[in-house]
Amino acid sequence: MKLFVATHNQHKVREISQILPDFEVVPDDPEGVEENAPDFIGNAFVKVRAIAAGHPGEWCMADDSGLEVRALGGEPGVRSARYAGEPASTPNNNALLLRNLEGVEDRTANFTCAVALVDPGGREHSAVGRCFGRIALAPSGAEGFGYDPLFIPDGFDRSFAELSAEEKNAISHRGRALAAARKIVMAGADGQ
Ligand code: ITT
Repeated sequence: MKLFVATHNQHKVREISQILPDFEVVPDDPEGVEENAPDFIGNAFVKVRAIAAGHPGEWCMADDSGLEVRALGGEPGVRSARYAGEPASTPNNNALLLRNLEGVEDRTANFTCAVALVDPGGREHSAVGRCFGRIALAPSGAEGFGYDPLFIPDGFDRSFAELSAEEKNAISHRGRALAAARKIVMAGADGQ
């Protein structure tokens, strides 16, 4: 089944394709949208609505995600992509995060992934996944993207960037949100 995904982030496209191998994932850049909602799910709907009109009768999806650090009051949160300002820069974001956590003992954090779906009839659905862990003292690993070198999921002593794609996807916020999204799509597909 075709799934149009409103994103310009190739890393997300790769992970979504790995997590949903039986779907034909087709990226579509939601050009010019302002992700100005106060929460992940609001921004996911901003993105998916921007592409849905262009794909009538098809399933469309968007993923809005980010890192929430307890000692920083949930920051970077919805600002994860541009935490260190414009233009978005992963090295700058990661450096700023480490700086803001200097000397901080409680490094508890979680990733959240909110998925917004528009079904072929134009109805809207959503799913959320979270992954809990902690922020490392220094980056490690070369897999993944974004904050992965700094995030150590609970139950592991390696960062997301040191896990294989299969290991990350099995426990990640995106893996969990997409498992729920898959159920919504399959239920909808059965009912059509
Ligand atoms: P689109 O909006 O085009 O999908 P984006 O990268 O701007 O791409 P978001 O607005 O959802 O996406 O911001 C998500 C940011 O959160 C992303 O750029 C990373 O910095 C971080 N992030 C999300 N999921 C992540 C993951 O699995 N591993 C590491 N960092 C992640």
